[in-house]
Amino acid sequence: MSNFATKLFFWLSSFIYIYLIHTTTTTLAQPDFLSYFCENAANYTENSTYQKNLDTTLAALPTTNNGFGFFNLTTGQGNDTVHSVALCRGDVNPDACRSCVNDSIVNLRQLCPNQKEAIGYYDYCLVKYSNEVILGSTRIKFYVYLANTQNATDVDQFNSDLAPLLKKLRGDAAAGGPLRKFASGNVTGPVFSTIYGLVQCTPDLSEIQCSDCLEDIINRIAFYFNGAVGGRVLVPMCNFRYEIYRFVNQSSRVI
Ligand SMILES: *[C@@H]1O[C@H](CO)[C@@H](O)[C@H](O)[C@H]1NC(C)=O
Ligand SMILES: *[C@@H]1O[C@H](CO)[C@@H](O)[C@H](O)[C@H]1NC(C)=O
Ligand SMILES: *[C@@H]1O[C@H](CO)[C@@H](O)[C@H](O)[C@H]1NC(C)=O
Ligand SMILES: *[C@@H]1O[C@H](CO)[C@@H](O)[C@H](O)[C@H]1NC(C)=O
Ligand SMILES: *[C@@H]1O[C@H](CO)[C@@H](O)[C@H](O)[C@H]1NC(C)=O
Ligand SMILES: *[C@@H]1O[C@H](CO)[C@@H](O)[C@H](O)[C@H]1NC(C)=O
Ligand SMILES: *[C@@H]1O[C@H](CO)[C@@H](O)[C@H](O)[C@H]1NC(C)=O
Ligand SMILES: CC(=O)N[C@H]1CO[C@H](CO)[C@@H](O)[C@@H]1O
Repeated sequence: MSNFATKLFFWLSSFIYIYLIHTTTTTLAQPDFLSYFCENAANYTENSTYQKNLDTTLAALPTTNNGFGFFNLTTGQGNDTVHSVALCRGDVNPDACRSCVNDSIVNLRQLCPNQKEAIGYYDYCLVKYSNEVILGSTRIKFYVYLANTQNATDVDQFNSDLAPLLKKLRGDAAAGGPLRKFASGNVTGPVFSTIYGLVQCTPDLSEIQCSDCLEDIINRIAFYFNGAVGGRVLVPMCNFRYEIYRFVNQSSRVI
């Protein structure tokens, strides 16, 4: 290569390199969901009224915080009605909450480009939108299971320490009232360990609905990850998590 050609080559390759970095950061700006789901049974077409309603609804959803990390907005009429909700983990501060909801919306629209219904779960929040009513619904299409691969050495002892913690948190969260149904705590586990737990429902559920939802998913521990030292089950209207390390933000939200 001539000197000029070499320089041109390096100039071009650095340009391409920067360009690649740029596109990469643009498309991967949001971290991956823990889990997400696009409902393929109902699609909208490009530029339809449903799509326009979805655009408007999701643009405004982040402004509907009830003060405790729950967001809900429904717009449109008839078959073009769009329902949307978001729920932040009860210990997450408002800034982390808002950016989690924002990231979820951006991500879901990319991952589910023409689906009327979608849901995405992050550590700190979930976002769901649908053409079907969400508030008050207890219909569960699928469960997300996340388990620590490490098992307790004494599974029976571990379970007999974990069960009462989750039972207490379930009662506390269910009784939390119409704005916030969240509870977290800890209990001394086997061999001087501490088990930390949190449970949460969307606040539109009644006390009984919340308690039933949590009972259902907590009962799945025995079948899906009996003895694991950490686990979560996530559904749209309730979830729990337990670990043998501190994962709940101690300095919870002040509101
Ligand atoms: C909806 O769109 C997805 C792909 O985006 C496709 O796989 C699915 O079959 C569609 N569903 C219907 C009912 O057409
Ligand atoms: C949707 O609207 C955009 C902007 O008005 C336009 O560029 C695009 O071609 C439209 N797509 C369809 C399928 O009509
Ligand atoms: C709404 O959708 C249902 C089922 O797809 C259809 O039977 C009904 O005619 C639609 N209604 C309107 C007003 O478009
Ligand atoms: C946890 O609390 C601290 C102190 O209030 C705060 O700086 C931090 O952002 C919080 N983290 C989350 C995820 O809310
Ligand atoms: C934990 O226990 C499950 C069954 O209870 C087993 O399948 C798995 O291999 C165990 N994991 C480890 C790391 O021992
Ligand atoms: C366990 O929770 C209590 C409040 O119920 C708190 O005072 C204590 O610091 C927690 N223990 C640990 C080890 O985090
Ligand atoms: C959903 O939003 C409506 C309208 O802002 C509000 O009146 C209602 O209380 C909200 N529902 C819940 C469960 O927060
Ligand atoms: C729905 C929403 O609030 N979207 C915002 C998310 O954050 C990006 C970048 O900060 C904004 O451009 C979006 O408007």
